[in-house]
Amino acid sequence: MSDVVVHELRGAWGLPSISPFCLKLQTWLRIAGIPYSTVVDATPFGAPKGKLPFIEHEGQRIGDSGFAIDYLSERLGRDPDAGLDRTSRGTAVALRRMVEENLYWTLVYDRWMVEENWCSFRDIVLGGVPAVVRPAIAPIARRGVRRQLKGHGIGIHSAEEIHDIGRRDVGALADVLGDDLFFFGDTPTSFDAVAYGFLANILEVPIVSPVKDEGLRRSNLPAFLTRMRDRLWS
Ligand SMILES: N[C@@H](CCC(=O)N[C@@H](CS)C(=O)NCC(=O)O)C(=O)O
Repeated sequence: MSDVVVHELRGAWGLPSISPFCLKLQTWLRIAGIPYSTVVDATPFGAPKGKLPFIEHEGQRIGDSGFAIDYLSERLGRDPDAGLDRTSRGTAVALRRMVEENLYWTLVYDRWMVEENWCSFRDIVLGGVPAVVRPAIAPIARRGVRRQLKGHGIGIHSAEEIHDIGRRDVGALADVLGDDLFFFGDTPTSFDAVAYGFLANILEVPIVSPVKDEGLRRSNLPAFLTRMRDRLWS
């Protein structure tokens, strides 16, 4: 098997990456049993789609965690979801969209827009940029993220409304997981990689948020994170 290289945003707070999409992709590779190495990129500007993660494999560069997973799954013949029935596959797609296209933006809001969090987060997210230029770049990057939040739609809401949206998504994940070990049974599937990448980046980071509080209140979610870490990251 030729080498898979994952380009990602740096780790912090005890997590391998501060990007939920990068952590998701690495977790999926571990579930699928595919060896890989990582390269930390200071910014996403050099990525094929301008976002991290992307992978390099056999001379190809593939942007987007989902497309990278589809490519590797087909190219290397690994499918952690092979045992799922039709309903579970459909549910997994719907849950993934909820987490990646909705819950994700509440995380972005908390990190970039909540003053208390931004004060510490800016030095982490811009940690790969030379310290002398950081004060000039930080407000420009923040303006860009504010535009993204508005463009997505979540950025037009009040803080209270955004947190309410995030709390409901986290609550839905806790309800779906229930007393099960993983989201679709006794062994991790692709959606567990999504859930781990995002929930670890919400519940296990020093970012203040009612969404995090809700996740910690639902005790099956912290237990799920511990289970995933013990199984895949120890
Ligand atoms: N759909 C993409 C989303 C990746 C993504 O949003 N990555 C963020 C970091 S968590 C990024 O690079 N953002 C830079 C930007 O939007 O300028 C995937 O699944 O990989």
